[in-house]
Amino acid sequence: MEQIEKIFIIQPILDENWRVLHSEAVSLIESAGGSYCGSCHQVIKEINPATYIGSGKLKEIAQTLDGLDGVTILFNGELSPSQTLNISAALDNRKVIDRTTLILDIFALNAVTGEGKIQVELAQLKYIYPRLKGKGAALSRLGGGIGSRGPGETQLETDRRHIRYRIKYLENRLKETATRRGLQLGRREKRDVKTIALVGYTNTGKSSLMNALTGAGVLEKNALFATLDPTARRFMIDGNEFVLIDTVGFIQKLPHDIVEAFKSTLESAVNCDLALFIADASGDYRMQFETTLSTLVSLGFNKPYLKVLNKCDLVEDTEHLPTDCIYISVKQGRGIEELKERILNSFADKFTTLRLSVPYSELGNYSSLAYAVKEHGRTFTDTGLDADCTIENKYLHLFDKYIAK
Ligand SMILES: Nc1nc2c(ncn2[C@@H]2O[C@H](COP(=O)(O)OP(=O)(O)OP(=O)(O)O)[C@@H](O)[C@H]2O)c(=O)[nH]1
Ligand SMILES: [Mg+2]
Repeated sequence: MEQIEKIFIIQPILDENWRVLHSEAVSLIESAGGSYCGSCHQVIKEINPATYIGSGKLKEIAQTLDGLDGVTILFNGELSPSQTLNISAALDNRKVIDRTTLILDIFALNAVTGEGKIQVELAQLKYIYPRLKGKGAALSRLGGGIGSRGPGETQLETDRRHIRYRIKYLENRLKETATRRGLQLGRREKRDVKTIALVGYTNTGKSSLMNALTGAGVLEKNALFATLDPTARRFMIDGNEFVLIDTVGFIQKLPHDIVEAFKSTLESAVNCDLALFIADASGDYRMQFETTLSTLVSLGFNKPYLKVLNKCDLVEDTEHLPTDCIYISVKQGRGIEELKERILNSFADKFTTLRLSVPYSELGNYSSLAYAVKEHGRTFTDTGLDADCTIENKYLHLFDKYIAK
């Protein structure tokens, strides 16, 4: 069996957010299949261009790690290729990866579908390419293990000329898939089912909520970036049909190349009719909401959304929680009914519920309008069909002559 890679964190302190970044790094390590074996931190007043942190600190770390074999260094920030090489040289040529490389590695592990794999490989290659210039081949020295894995566990390409061709090829493949999906989306719009997107910070329970609402049976896991591919499922609230979409989660400082590569996947969330922003009530939910909103806005998101705090079972009292959120616990099944109600309410002003009376002679015409009606019940009378239904306001005029006076 492959040995579990031990990882030591170097945490630069740039602002008070560092503690969250540090604990996230521990989760990232575990999600990549490594094991966290210690850390050190340093307040950074000025970034050392050669090694990012100070050289004295590096000597100290070298001593701490002296005699420990096979420990990989995670620098919890972004490094230039030469900084990576210099830190490695100062630490007995140990393997050094940065936060972006680690996140890309987790994505590579978790990509399941063809499209997911293309997106991840593209993001990885785009991150590596400019880093392989000249002799700064920090990546080709990684050897193996975390940071060098490609989707499907293939070793990442490190030849610049190959990478250039491969990037072009992957970009074209992705365009084709995006076009196909665009066609599917178009079909859904024609049927006019409203879409609701589950978006939010990673590991907050989006997939768990998807399963609770739709019984989809998608993967829920205590790991970061468990979901990469979007899933869409139909579900009903009080006789109204919706499509719920589960998507990839976000994290602060999500590598730009990832956001770029996942643009086409995230489009389904960006183009939804309503988004549910999910955050963890027991975590730094403000930062989580902000990260989610800013990432989506950078992709052109401007849809209405509801803020949902999940995992309320983990907080003792909900009094200190912001009042503009819906509190739920998927685990305990709490708050789900209220959430459904709030979803319906956000569409309420767009729909009218009423009774239609359709003469027998008009049944043909009425059934051609089926895409615009949601029937809750129907009875046949001497003269025709009486139907109780919900109609989106923009279609009401089509039914004028059937509306019971
Ligand atoms: N305590 C508690 N845990 C929960 C709750 N809902 C989900 N979880 C757990 O949180 C972890 C993450 O759940 P997921 O549904 O996979 O989260 P996600 O947001 O889809 O995560 P990614 O796809 O990785 O971004 C799992 O271990 C769930 O069992 C909840 O209400 N309370
Ligand atoms: Mg998920």
